[in-house]
This record gives sequence, structure tokens and C-alpha cells, in this order.
Amino acid sequence: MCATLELCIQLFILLISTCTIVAITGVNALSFTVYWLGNDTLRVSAALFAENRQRLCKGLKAKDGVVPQSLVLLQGGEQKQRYCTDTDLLFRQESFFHWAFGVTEPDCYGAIDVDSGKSILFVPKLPESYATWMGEIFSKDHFQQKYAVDEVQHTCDIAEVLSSLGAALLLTLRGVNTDSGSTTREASFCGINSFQVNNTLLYPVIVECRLLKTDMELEVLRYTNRISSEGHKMVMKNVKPGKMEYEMESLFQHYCYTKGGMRHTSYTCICGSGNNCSIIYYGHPGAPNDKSILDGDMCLFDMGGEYHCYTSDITCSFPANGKFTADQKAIYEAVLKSSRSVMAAIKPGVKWTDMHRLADRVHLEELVKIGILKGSVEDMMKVHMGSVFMPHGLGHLLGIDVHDVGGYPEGVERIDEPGLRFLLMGRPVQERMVLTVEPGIYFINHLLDQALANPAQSCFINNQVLARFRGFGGVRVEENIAITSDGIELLTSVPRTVEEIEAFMTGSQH
Ligand SMILES: *[C@@H]1O[C@H](CO)[C@@H](O)[C@H](O)[C@H]1NC(C)=O
Ligand SMILES: CC(=O)N[C@H]1CO[C@H](CO)[C@@H](O)[C@@H]1O
Repeated sequence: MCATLELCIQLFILLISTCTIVAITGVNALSFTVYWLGNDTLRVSAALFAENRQRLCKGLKAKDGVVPQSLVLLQGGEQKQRYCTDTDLLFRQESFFHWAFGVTEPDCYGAIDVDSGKSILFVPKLPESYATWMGEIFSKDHFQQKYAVDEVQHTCDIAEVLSSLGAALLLTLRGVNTDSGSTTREASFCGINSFQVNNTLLYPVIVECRLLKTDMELEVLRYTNRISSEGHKMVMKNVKPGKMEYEMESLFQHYCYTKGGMRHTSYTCICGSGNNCSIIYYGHPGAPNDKSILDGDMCLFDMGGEYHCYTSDITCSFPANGKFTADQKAIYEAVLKSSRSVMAAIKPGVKWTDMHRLADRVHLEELVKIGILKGSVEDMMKVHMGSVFMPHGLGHLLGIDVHDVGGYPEGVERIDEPGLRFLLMGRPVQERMVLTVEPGIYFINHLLDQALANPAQSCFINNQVLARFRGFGGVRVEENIAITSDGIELLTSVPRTVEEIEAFMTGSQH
């Protein structure tokens, strides 16, 4: 029942957007809108994906091994069901396919002729019964107009169409995602054995393209950040002791969907309060944001909405009752200082690993001032004290995937040190990268105990002061930035200083 209702809604929305496209065909600037959910939501142009395909062809032409009449072949995501049931899972397009075609429907393929840039979208030929249960079956022309591709064919004809094009080589996508360690699913179809296939050339080229965002992509990422920032602010206005953490998750999702047309969040919302703020990936099924928020708790809410597969990833930390205690203020300002120091230092050419180390250094300096640590920060850096308080990496690439591809190209290895080994990007910063900057200080009991048991580290710890912070949880300040020619553009816009947060939460500021 639920599934059917959801499907109806999905198809209804699809229908609305379709009608809109038909209605505005002929109006030049708007006729390329491929995605729009009405009201004040963003219109995404089909030109965004056409430009991506163009960039891909340009990159491939420069590669040895890409012979004349090579064709890129990407396979889109498949509609899947819950385990053995007939209940459809909420579909989300596969990211590489989305980057190149911007198609919302499942079970498609896309081909691009590298020489000419010609694009062919393959859509499933749906049985007549589809019209009974799922709605209108659209023609090939409909899809050709909707997605502004050169040609549309049915997936069942893919072998025939590709051979009639005289494809000399099919470039399929095989590569390992350096964040997950998982391998992409290579395009495959009945009859592929009669083609020459190379599955290694495409991956590094398309990853380099996805790494740097075009102006049109930046516009979508500005939008996802704006809506998600507003969602966070709405949550901050509504949080109070006595509410459940998941109520805040729900408010955020509601805001992003009603105001921003965001049906998906970019990842599972992390809505920690009290000591749960120290659990980096809190909110997962084993810890599903199910604590009651208490007076005196800090909150750490890490949430981001997603629009037409473009993500955002924002963290706000603040006191549940709207007023920082002295200790909360001290830790919060330590993290904010590292966030601001790092952002002031970022520009094209700087090493991301150096930015991680800079955040560690500021944290250690501030923890000395607070009295939790004592001694030389230089010496603390040598024994990786920073990772005791920030075990994760400083930040990661952001795009169609929340941990976007390209962090470690071939030849760039992870630095195998505490903290740094979890950094998801190891390359120098480049203009048009979009990144998160997310320093944090956490009081994680088992890491503190480990440090206290290690003479090389325990000598820097003032355990009496530290004891006061056990159970504090943690603070993270996460911003999304785009790299410009000489610095950064801050995409996120939420109250950040202690004064801003207190004024905002107590209602004297909007
Ligand atoms: C793909 O082409 C490149 C360059 O010609 C070659 O080095 C590589 O071995 C090929 N890979 C496969 C799987 O054929
Ligand atoms: C997963 C997890 O550790 N959750 C904790 C959140 O906080 C409450 C209250 O302190 C604990 O009872 C949970 O175990």
C-alpha cells in the first residue's frame, strides 16, 4: 500500500515536471530545463549534462588507446526491491550515469560517441501493463526532448544500434572508489561479447572531470547548500530540551523536501545530543537518533539535502537550550578557530594534508589554553595528539556523491598516520573543487583511555581538567566551500559564532 502510494507520488511529480517542459518548449532559455519541482525550486538545465559529456569527450580524445569511433557506454541504476518482496526501494540514479545524462528514470543506458560527441539514451521498452500500474508510457521522442540528447533508443536494441554506428571500441566504466574500496558496476548487455571493450581507460578520465565543477554544477551546489543551511536554521529555532533527536531529523527532512524539492538527503542524518555528539557516524540503524535531548546537552547535527543528485553536507553544533556554558563555549570556539584558520589558508596549490595538520595544530594550541593539555604543541604533533581529539579527516570532496570521487588518483597514496589515514582526499587543492571543511573536537572515552595508557601521549594530558569533559560529547563545525582562483567561496550560511548562535536561538535574530 505504502509502496503504491509512494510510486503514485513519484509519478505524479514526474508528470508535473513533464507537463512543465512541454508547456515551456519554444521559450529558448527555459526549454532546456530538465529538472524542476515547481514553486521556488531550482531549474536545472539539460545543458549542464551536455557540457559534462563534452568535457568527457575532450578528456578522452587526449588519451592513448582511444581509437577513432570509440563509444563511451554507461549503465544507469536499476530499480531494486526490498529483499525478496515486490516493494520498490526509493530509486536514486547511479552517480556517473547521472553526471553524464541527468536522467531520473531507472534501468537506462547512455552512449556517447567520443569523436562527434553525439549522445544516445537507451530507455527500457515498457510492457503495456506498465500503463495500468505505473502510468503513461512515454515515447522515444518524449525522452529525446526531455533530456536534450541526440537520439533515444530502447535498451533491447542496444547491440543492434551500437553496431550500426560502427563502434570500433566500447569504453566501459571499471574503477575502484577510493573512499569505499568498492568497484563500479561495468555496463553490460546481451551481445556485448561481439564488441571490442576497454574497461580501464574511461574511469580515470571521468573521475578527473567530476573532480572539477562547472559553473552550472556550482549553481546547483549553491542551491543544495542554501536550502540545507535554511533547514539547519529552522531546526535550531525549534530545538529544545525534552524533544527527541529524531524529531530534529524529521524537521530537517521536511524543510528540505517542502521548500527545496529534496526527496533525498545526501546521507543518513546525524542528530547527536549530549555524549552522542562524540559518535562520528551517529544516526545509523544501531544508533538511530533516538535519545531525548536534555537541558545542558550540546547538539551536533550533521545533515545535508540532495537535489537532482547533487549533495550538501553541513554540521551545526550548539547548546540545546540556546546558551553556551563556559566549557561549551571554550571547546566550540577552539573548533571555530581551526575552521576559520583553515579556510583562510585554503587556495589553489595548498596540500589538503597540510590543512588537516593545521586544524590539528590549532586544536592542540586551544586545548592547552583550556588546560586539558600541557607542554609543547610541536612535540604533541610528533606523537599525533591531534587524532586523539579529531580521529577523522578534515574534509572531503563533495558533488554528486557526498564523498565525491577523485580523492586519491593513481599514484597518490594515503599517509598512514593516525587521523590522516582517514583523510578522503590526498591531493593539492585546485580551483573548482568543492570540499567540506569539518574540524571537530570530541571526547571519546576509549581514545582518551588509550592516550592516557600511552606514556608518549599521557605526559601532555592534564587528567584532572580532562575528567571534567568526559561525557561532554563533541563539537564539529562543517562548512562546504568551492575553491576559487585565489581562495574560497563559502557555500554554507548558518549562524557560526557563539554570539550569532545565542542571538539566533533566543529569537532576537532571524
Ligand atoms: C585499454 O587500453 C589501454 C591503452 O591502449 C591499455 O593499456 C589497456 O590494457 C586496455 N585495457 C583493456 C582491459 O583492454
Ligand atoms: C549509540 C550510543 O552510544 N547511544 C547513546 C546515546 O546516549 C544515550 C544517553 O547517554 C546512551 O544511552 C546511548 O547508548
